[in-house]
Amino acid sequence: LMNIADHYGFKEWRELIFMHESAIEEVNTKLKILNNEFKIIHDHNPIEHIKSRVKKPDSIIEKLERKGYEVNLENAKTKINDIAGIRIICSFTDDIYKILEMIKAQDDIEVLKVKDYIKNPKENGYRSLHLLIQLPIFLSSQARMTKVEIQIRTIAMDFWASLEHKIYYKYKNDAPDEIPQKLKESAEMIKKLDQQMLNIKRDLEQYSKEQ
Ligand code: 0O2
Repeated sequence: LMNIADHYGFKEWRELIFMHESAIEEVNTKLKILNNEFKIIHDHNPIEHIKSRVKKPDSIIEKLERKGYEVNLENAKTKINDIAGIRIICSFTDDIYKILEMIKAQDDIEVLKVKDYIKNPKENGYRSLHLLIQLPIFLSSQARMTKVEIQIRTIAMDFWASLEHKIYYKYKNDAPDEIPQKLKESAEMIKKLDQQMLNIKRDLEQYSKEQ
């Protein structure tokens, strides 16, 4: 596979990666602070854990090609929104929307797009909340706006998505016929499980209020 550095200078490539690594560090720090504050006020952590990654050059090329764009630096910068990706895993579905509100309230974060695959799941059953944000990264001589894609989902949604992702990449469209249907059924079960877990949490909150 061709390396993206063949398409444009090595320095520009390193700069692109550096900007997105820095953006991930900024957002991770913000999320840590919000999580700790929430813990003090509400006595539980909305965030179970966070994963982050900078998209590998090969995946950037593959995604540009998949979307029918010419492979070049300008297109990597403007067409690929998830070079910096952060995944926030929560225990409960209501935490997902609390985190969304907390992110929206940050003065230096601009929310460019929200895709709610929880209220509107994808045809295959995929559920997750996707945000595209941008924030300034302060360099020695300027601040540069940098985009980060944030995916917020429950542990159960993450379990489903990681298996589906593995199957998709391993088999592309050659998986046995019954697999898509089984995955869709599992997604339904996961939705019910998430609802049940939220009910339990709410019952317990009510119970402890009455004590
Ligand atoms: P990878 O390998 O995970 O990085 P845009 O149209 O530009 O707004 P985009 O990126 O085309 O946005 O689409 P979207 O729907 O926001 O999805 C971006 C990412 O969400 C994907 O990145 C996946 O990580 C995840 N995702 C979306 N749909 C599915 C799905 O059906 N199953 C699973 N498991 N993950 C999904 P990449 O780059 O495609 O893949």
